[in-house]
Amino acid sequence: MPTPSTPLTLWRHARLATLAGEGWGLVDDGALLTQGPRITWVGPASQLPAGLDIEAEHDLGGALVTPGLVDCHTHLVYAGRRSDEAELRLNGASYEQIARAGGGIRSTVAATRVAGEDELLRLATRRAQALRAQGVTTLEVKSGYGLSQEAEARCLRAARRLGDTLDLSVRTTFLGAHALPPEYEGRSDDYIDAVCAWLPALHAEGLVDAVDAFCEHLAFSPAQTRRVFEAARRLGLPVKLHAEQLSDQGGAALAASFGALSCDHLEHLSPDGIAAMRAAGTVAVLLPGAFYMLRETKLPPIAALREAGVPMAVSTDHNPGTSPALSLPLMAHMACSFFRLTPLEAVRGITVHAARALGLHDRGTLAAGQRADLAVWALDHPNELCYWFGHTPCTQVVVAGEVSR
Ligand code: DI6
Ligand code: FE
Repeated sequence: MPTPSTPLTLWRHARLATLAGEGWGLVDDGALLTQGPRITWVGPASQLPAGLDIEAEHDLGGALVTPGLVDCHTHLVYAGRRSDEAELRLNGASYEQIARAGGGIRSTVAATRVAGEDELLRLATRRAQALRAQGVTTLEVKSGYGLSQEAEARCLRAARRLGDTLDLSVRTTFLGAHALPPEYEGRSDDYIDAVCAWLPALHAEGLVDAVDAFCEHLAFSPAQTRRVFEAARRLGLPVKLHAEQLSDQGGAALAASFGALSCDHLEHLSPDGIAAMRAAGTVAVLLPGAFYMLRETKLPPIAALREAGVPMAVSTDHNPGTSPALSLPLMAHMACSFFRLTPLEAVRGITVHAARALGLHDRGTLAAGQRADLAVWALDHPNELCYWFGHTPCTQVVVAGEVSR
């Protein structure tokens, strides 16, 4: 508790979903006290301590308040447009056929390489604003559409600036091992050498919070992924992995052996992979947007993950090829309808477990000591976050104690 003389901000007339314990943590007539960027007290208004020096007061009019949402897997910084490719796919071409024909990720790489940092920032800002309008207060942004040291650095700088210029926390992830750039055709081991060689300079510039790779038959092998992870480990950087999206490569077990923060996608995850993730405390990040857009039929092994007690997060995977999604509540809805998460699991998946997938333990719940990141909704119950689709009415977000819109 702050001392009675400390200036505080009071947020009252809120229906709170704190998510602080196992359940929703509902508090009907709830109140919050914040002090600068932190929450200092949460509870029923009737128990609000008396005699506090309250500097500012916000009447939330009975609205639902949840922790600010955390989108823990996005490829938000890129240029170009892939709707023509999506049309080809709708006319029968497969994602892999398009990728092998030089489309797919490579077409975004070509457009991103010729875009300046300001342009990349402008495009990413629009997307981040849309995510924030649907409750997001923390956002992970991966590189992976530059695929040269200079272009990867430019994308990561744009991501850093996004966090500086917009009211949002941005975490950056270096995904140099996303796709093989054309100049390395037939020389994927040489490209991995280059990726590992870029990392120290990118890290020294403060551009990298974590390191990711795409471990897949059409991307990089487990042996190549291991080399990227070893380079990350030498710098003390945490790793995560695009694992078992299209096939079982044993990527999840490999990532877990490096203490990965998360393994993401996981449609083809094996029992061994689940056991390894459980032992390492690795979060399973489920990406129903990509599952939907690729018309996948193989479901991630949700029941087995649940049984093993592996924490499950849900994210947009926002990217121009397989998930041009800009609503995290819609992903929670789809995680329930496609993957059979319960609404409580899905909402924990876009808050507390998503924060954990980024190695962040100071957000994702409403509790004293947590960051004052809030999402305010014109809803009665948090299960409505998984109910409506196409429009989930977020009326306000609060980032580090400041009303952001
Ligand atoms: N997995 C995906 O689903 C995206 N990247 C990845 O590693 C696809 C990215 C794209 O098609 O541009
Ligand atoms: Fe992805």
